Amino acid sequence: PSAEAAELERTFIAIKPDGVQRGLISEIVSRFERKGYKLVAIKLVVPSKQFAEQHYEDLKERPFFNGLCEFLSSGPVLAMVWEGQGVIKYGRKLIGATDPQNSEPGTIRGDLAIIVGRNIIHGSDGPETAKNEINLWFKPEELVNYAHNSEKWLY
Ligand code: RTP
Repeated sequence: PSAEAAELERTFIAIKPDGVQRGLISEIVSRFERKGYKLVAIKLVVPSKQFAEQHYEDLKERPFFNGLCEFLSSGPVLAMVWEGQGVIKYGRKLIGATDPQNSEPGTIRGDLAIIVGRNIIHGSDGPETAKNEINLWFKPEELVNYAHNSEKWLY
């Protein structure tokens, strides 16, 4: 596999307001960095309620939708785009199951969260979602193209 092919896959990852407030930014970012993924965009934003509703549009029929959107818009969110081979699927693995009661130890939610409504992180669940979420949260010029020296060893 070439490093070039690896550049094609990107995922949207967000540290939710609880993760930011709890001081878990560096802990979470470091797990993606150490795995070998490349950070291509990052910003701290307080999304509006309307923006949160757009982000979670697929869940609008769910009973927790309103509370979820209120929560996401309640404070700063660290929005990021990570790049690397298989990053969408493996990123979800690093994150762990949606409900921290079911997340394995060693995963972000397994190690750092307790309840589903405060599960500290979001990650795109597939290639379509990743593309849509990256476009929703970032302007094209906010995605940084740069060479990673470690691309000689990491993919
Ligand atoms: P995310 O989108 O945040 O990465 O989470 P996910 O794919 O693992 O889970 P999803 O089913 O898309 O749900 C999105 C977020 O909604 C909250 N949630 N609350 N029963 C509940 O109260 C409940 N169920 C889900 C979680 O914060 C979940 O991450």
